[in-house]
Amino acid sequence: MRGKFITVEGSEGVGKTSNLNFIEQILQETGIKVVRTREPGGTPLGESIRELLLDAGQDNMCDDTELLLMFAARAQHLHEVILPGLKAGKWILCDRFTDATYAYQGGGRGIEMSRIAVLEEWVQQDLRPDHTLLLDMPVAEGLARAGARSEPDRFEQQKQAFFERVRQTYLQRAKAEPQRFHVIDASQPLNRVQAQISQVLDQILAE
Ligand code: Z5A
Repeated sequence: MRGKFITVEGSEGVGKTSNLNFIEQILQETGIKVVRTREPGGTPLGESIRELLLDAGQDNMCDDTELLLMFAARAQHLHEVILPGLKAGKWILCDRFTDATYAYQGGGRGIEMSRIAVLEEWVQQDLRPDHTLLLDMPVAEGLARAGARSEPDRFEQQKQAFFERVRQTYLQRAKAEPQRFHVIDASQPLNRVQAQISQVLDQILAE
């Protein structure tokens, strides 16, 4: 039986890393074989592309190059990790996927959504995540949390308005696909965020 494809999304500082650890642990405790992975990246080639994409020194990279590199890394990730994993019955737990492309390259950079949709069809065909947990919180609060980290990468250098567009795009997508998206209030203390996530996982595990 095909495994499930679960993605976790959100803007800057929403706590994806902390909560992915929690989700992975819960799934493993129920005996599910989980492959934890991330985008951009997830394969040796994809991780090299990630380095280029995040490199603050690549300040001349045009928006189309950024978009195509995201999908180049994704094509390799699908081929090497996601599709074989699902086929083998494993659950794929992925830190960001194509919703991030709509949010960052579409909402943030302003690339037409229809152009992203063409690449999505081409690279993924009919594969879409089964469930997406969207960690949501006000942008200013997320930036304050993330600000505690070291050197900003090429995305983290963007201004607040960019991340407002990212957040709004995520929320619009969640509204359009309420069966797939689970919006989590990530502004709460970690134990309350995890209580919301546990409820969602209970629903998914009961399917
Ligand atoms: N990107 C793109 O543009 N297009 C695409 O298609 C894809 C990606 C796939 C790298 O992603 C960049 O790629 C990303 C979008 C772009 N750029 N940005 N921004 P990434 O996912 O690797 O990068 P990230 O967004 O910086 O993720 P992260 O490292 O997982 O950060 P986080 O969500 O902020 O999580 P965190 O490190 O767990 O939490 C941040 C801090 O908050 C940390 O100190 C925690 O201890 C704290 N925290 C967490 N939860 C709480 C609560 N509840 N209360 C208080 N404090 C908390």
